[in-house]
Amino acid sequence: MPKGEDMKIFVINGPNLNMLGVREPEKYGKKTLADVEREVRAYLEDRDAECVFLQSNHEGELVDMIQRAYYEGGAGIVINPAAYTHTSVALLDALLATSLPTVEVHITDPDTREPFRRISYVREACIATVRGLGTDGYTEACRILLEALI
Ligand code: DHK
Repeated sequence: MPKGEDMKIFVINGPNLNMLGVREPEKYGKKTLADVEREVRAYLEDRDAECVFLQSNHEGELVDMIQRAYYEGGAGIVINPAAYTHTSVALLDALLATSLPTVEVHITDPDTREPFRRISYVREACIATVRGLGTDGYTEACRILLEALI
């Protein structure tokens, strides 16, 4: 990181998270992704970190975002890969390729839901997993990441 610049944290969101607030609110809550972005951005900026907040419904675009974090000098990643958590070797490989400290976050606790949600491919590349805290889990994931970085 060049001297005098804030640490850049990439917060990357997978498929259907653009529908937060509308999508199964009994599970995912009533806040929109824009609400979550505002909270996370404020949390990071209060701690002198810059927030790059991204979302895509497409696996390859998520790979590009992870690589972008590396090429644009990101200090670390918070990622909610959503459904790709349970299927994507490509996202795992992208995270391993960057070697950036990464925290996995889930709004629900996938381990207490359907059996197919119990596998996380990306977990192997993450320093921690936050789950089941609702959308507050994003700031908790940022807290863990900043603690690891400082
Ligand atoms: C979000 C999703 O979209 C699901 O596919 C995951 C995760 C759980 C979450 O809790 O944030 O299984």
